[in-house]
Amino acid sequence: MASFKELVFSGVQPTGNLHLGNYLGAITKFVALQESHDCIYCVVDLHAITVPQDPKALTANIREVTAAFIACGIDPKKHIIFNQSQVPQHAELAWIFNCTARLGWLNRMTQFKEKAGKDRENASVGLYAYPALMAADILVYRATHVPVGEDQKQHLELSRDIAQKFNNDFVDSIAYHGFGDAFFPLPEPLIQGPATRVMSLRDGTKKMSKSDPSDNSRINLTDDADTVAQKIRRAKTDPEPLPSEEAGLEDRPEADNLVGIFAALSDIDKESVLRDFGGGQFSTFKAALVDLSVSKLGPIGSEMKRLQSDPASIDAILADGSARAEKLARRTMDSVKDILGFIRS
Ligand code: AQP
Repeated sequence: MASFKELVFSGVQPTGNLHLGNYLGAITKFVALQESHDCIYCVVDLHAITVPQDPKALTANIREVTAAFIACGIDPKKHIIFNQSQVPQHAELAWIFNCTARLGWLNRMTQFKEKAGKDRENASVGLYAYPALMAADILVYRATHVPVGEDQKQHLELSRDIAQKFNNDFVDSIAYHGFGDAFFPLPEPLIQGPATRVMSLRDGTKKMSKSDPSDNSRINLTDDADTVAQKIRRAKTDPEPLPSEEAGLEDRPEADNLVGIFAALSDIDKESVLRDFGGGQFSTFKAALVDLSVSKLGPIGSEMKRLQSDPASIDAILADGSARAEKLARRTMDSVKDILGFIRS
C-alpha cells in the first residue's frame, strides 16, 4: 500500500454543553498530538444540523467549541482550527462517499439506532448519512490518525471501509493519475487511556453526553467550582469502599468511572489511583476528585469565557483556519474528480 504523510484530524460537534467526556476522550488527546504531528481540528457544524438546532445557539456553540480548543492549549497558528461549513469540499466529498458506502454498512451503525430511537421514520437523512460525512471530513485531508472517544470507533471503521472501497473501485484510475495503488489512507483511530468512555455521573452504564436532559449527569467545561463540587459529591456510587486493585472495579460501573476520571485528569493509570485510595470511603476520594477537577478545569472555563467575550477574534481564527484547510481540501477534491473521470476547468 502507498505510504502517506502522517496527519491528524478530528472534530467536535457544536451542540452545547461541552463536557468532561469530550475533554478527556478527545480534546486532551488533540492537545498532546500537536507536539508530534501536523493537526487539523474541526468544529463540525454540518454534523450538528443532523438534529434540529436553534440558529443563534448554534452560532454561540461554534464559538464555544473554538474557545475550548484554544483554552485547552491547541495552537491555531501552528495547527488548523476551523468550522466545517466554511470548507465546502467536506460536503462535496461526502456526496461521493454516499455513492461509495453501502446501505448495509450504514444500517449497522449503532449511533444512528440510538439517536433515531423509535421515531426512525422521522429522523433526518443527514443523521443516517452522518458517517459518510465523517469519512469525508477525515479523508478530504487524507488524514492518517484520528483521536476520538470509544463511541466513535464504529464510525472510524466505516471510514476505513469507505477509503478501502474507493481505492479498490478506482484502482486503475488511481494508478493512471500517479497515486500508486491507493489514493486514500486507511485512517487509524487513536483511542487510548483510562477515560475513552466517560460515563454519566447519574448512571455508570450510560455515556456522559451533551444531550442528557440532566445537567447533573455531566461536568461541563464551563461549570464553576461550586457546581463541579456539587455534581461530584452527588455522583452515584455504591456502598462498598474502593477496591485496592483494578479487578475489583468490575461490575461497579460508577466506581470504575470516577476512578477512570481521576486517573485521566492526573495522567496516571487506575492501578495508581487505587494504590492511594483503595480501601477508603468514597467521601474521601470524592473530596480529592473535586480538588483535582477544579484545579484542572477551572482555568479552562475562565479562559473560555474570556475568549468568548470577543467573538470577532474567534471568528477571525476560524476564517484563517478555514482558508488554510480549504487549500488542502481543494487539492484532494481536484484529484478525486480526476480519478472519477469528471471534467474540471
Ligand atoms: N462520554 C464520553 N467519553 C469519552 N469521549 C467522548 N466523546 C463524546 N462523549 C464522550 C468524544 O468527544 C468527541 C466529540 O464528540 P461530539 O461532540 O462530536 O459527538 P458526540 O459523541 O455525539 O458527543 P456527545 O457529548 O455524546 O453528544 P450527544 O449527546 O449529542 O450524543 C468525540 O471524539 C467523541 O468520541
